[in-house]
Amino acid sequence: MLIVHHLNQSRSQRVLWALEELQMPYQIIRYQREPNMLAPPALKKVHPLGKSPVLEDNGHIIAESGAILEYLQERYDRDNHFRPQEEVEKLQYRFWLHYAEGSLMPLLLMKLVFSSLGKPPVPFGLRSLGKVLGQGVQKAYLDKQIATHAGYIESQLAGRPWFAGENLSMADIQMSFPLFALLSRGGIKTLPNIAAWKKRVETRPAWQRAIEQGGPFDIPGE
Ligand SMILES: N[C@@H](CCC(=O)N[C@@H](CS)C(=O)NCC(=O)O)C(=O)O
Repeated sequence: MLIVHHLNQSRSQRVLWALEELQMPYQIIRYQREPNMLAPPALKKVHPLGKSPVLEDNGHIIAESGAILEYLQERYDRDNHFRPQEEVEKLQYRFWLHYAEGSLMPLLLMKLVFSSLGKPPVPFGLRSLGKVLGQGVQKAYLDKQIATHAGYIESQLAGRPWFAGENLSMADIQMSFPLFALLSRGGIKTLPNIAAWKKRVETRPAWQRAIEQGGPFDIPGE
């Protein structure tokens, strides 16, 4: 039986969604974020990095959501429903599968960190300085970067419903976490194509089943 080590409000939502799309049976072992939003130490017993998701299957312990999605696709999606076959679409598929964690998530994580410098656990006496510093970095660097990336994603979704063409693929599942985060805390008001993509995601029965299994998903922070 496949086992998903699932942290609430986290990237493991991707794995639950993928398994629901694949209609695979699985078991969930649940972990709750600590008050500082970090994972509990118990996750380090599953994998030394102590992050979620981790998938157990067939004697393998697999970390990294992108690696997990590729594994599931290669092993269980025998008819290639969730990976395109045509050359151009395959290139798009590979791009988004890597881009989500390699390029987009680091910017969103930096935004989260720099927008938190004026709050606890930063010591009280340093919070005013932290706030000014954080706002400065966001204004001078992060917000421009995020705007460039958001514009690029918007343009790519202009002519097609899903990231690798006409059909949902693992690339969409991998992009879900950063795009939900971008919409909720990226600081950009109008992203119509990304918002429409999110609506398409949320109407999928497999997405809804994954939410029922994994619990609410509104990405409050790391
Ligand atoms: N690049 C990794 C990131 C894993 C990761 O940072 N997961 C977060 C949850 S979204 C986590 O476990 N955070 C808790 C912690 O860092 O202690 C992946 O895509 O799986």
